[in-house]
Amino acid sequence: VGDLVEHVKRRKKKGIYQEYEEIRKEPPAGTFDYSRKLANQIKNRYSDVLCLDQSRVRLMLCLLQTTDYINASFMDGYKRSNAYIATQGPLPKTFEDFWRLVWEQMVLLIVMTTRVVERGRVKCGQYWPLEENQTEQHGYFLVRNLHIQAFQDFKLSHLELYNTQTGEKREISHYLYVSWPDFGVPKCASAMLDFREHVQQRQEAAVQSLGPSWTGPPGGPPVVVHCSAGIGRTGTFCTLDICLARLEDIGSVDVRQTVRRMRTQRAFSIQTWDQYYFCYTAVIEYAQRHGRLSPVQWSDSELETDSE
Ligand code: PTR
Ligand code: PTR
Repeated sequence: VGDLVEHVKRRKKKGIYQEYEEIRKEPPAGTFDYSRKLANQIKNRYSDVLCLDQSRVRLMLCLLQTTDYINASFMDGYKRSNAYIATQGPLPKTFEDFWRLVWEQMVLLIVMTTRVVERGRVKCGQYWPLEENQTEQHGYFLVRNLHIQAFQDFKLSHLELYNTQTGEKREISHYLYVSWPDFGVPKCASAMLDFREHVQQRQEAAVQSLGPSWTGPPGGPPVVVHCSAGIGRTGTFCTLDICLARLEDIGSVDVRQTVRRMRTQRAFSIQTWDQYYFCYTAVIEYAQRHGRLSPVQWSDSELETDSE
C-alpha cells in the first residue's frame, strides 16, 4: 500500500488523469454484434453502451423465445471467474429477462448503485416491488418484497422470487445504494466501504446457507451489479471490490490493470476520471482504516501541482 501512496503522490492528480485517459483510448477488446442486432437494439437502455459478445450473459432459450440477449456481462473478481454480472438498469421491456437471468444464474444478491430517478431523469425501471408485502408479476415470476431494512446510505430488501413454472421459491437480497451522487463520486469513501463490507458478508452468508446444494465455485453464484448503463458506477464498485480483496490477500493493489482487465469483459467500465481516482483514494482510506497504513500526510497542493 505504501507503493500505492507513492504512486498517487508521484503521479499526482494529473498523472492519474492521464493514466485513465490512456485506458480510455484503448479500443474495445471485441465485437458487439449481438447488442447491435436489430431485434436486440430495443433491449439496450443506451444505444452507445453495448456488451461484448465474448462475455455476454445468454438467457436460456425456451419455447416461443427468439433471442437470448440481455445487456449483461460476466466479469471476473479477485481470483474468481464470473464473480459479477454487470448489467444496465432494467427497462420495462426487459424486466422479465432480468428476472430470468437472476433465476438462471442462481443469483443471490443484487447491488444497485443508482436511484430509479435522478435529476428528474429515469435511470432505471422499477423492476422490483418497492413496498413490503407487495408482489409483482414479471413473466412467469412472482416477486414479493418480504421485508425492508433501511440503513443510512442504503436499503436492503429481502425479496422472494417464485417461479410459477416449477413451483420453486428463492430468497434474493436487493441492495439499493442511495448516496452515490448523480454525477461523479462519493466525497469520502467510508460509506462505500461500509456498504461493500455489508454486501460481501451477506453474499458469504447466503452461499453458506445453500449448503451442499451449491456445487459451483466457493464464492457462490455471481453477484448482479447494475447502475443505469452498467459501466460507470458498476465498474467503480467492482474495481474497488477487486482491489480490496487483493489488498486483503497479498497486501498490494493494481488499479490500472484491474480496470484494463475489467474493460475486456465489460467495455467502457469506469466512465469518468474521478471515478477512477476514487478507486485509489478509497483503497488508501481502507488501508488506513484497517491499520495497514498510517494516515497519509499530503496536502491538496501536493496533489494539484504537477512538477514531476
Ligand atoms: N452523456 C451523458 C448525458 O446524457 O448527460 C453523460 C452522463 C454520464 C450523464 C453519466 C449522467 C451520468 O451519470 P449517471 O452515472 O448518474 O447515470
Ligand atoms: N449515452 C449515455 C450517456 O452518456 O448518458 C450512456 C451512459 C449513461 C453512460 C449512464 C454511463 C452512465 O453511467 P452509469 O454506468 O454509472 O449508470
